[in-house]
Amino acid sequence: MMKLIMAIVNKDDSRKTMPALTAEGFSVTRLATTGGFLMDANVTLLIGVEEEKVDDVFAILEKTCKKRTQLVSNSFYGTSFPVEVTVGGATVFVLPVERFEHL
Ligand code: 2BA
Repeated sequence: MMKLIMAIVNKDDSRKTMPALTAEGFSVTRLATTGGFLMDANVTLLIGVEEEKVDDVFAILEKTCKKRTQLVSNSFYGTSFPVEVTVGGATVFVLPVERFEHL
């Protein structure tokens, strides 16, 4: 059964993640995305893999995507001073794939 891994990662980390994935034979598509909370650019990677390879992809993501802290001055928190939020390493969704074809 094939799975689609959607991984939202930091732009800088993606420069390590993508070559690490391709070096291991995984196909990957990079989408330029924006986080809804920080409104900062991030990257969403689409990786289609057989189910038994999902853990191998997770291992690469864990190795190449680092947690960061970022200061947010946001009225959302009801404060006038910046608040620190932790971002990443990677936010990962694993979806079932109904059909996969190269046409
Ligand atoms: P952003 O939406 O810009 O969120 C950046 C970081 O801000 C989040 O890090 C989290 O620590 C914090 N944050 C987000 N929404 C918040 C809220 N309503 N209240 C307080 N703090 C909040 P991560 O959780 O590591 O997420 C990194 C990026 O991954 C997000 O960027 C977003 O682009 C994506 N993401 C995270 N969870 C998602 C989800 N459930 N669905 C879709 N995308 C998600």
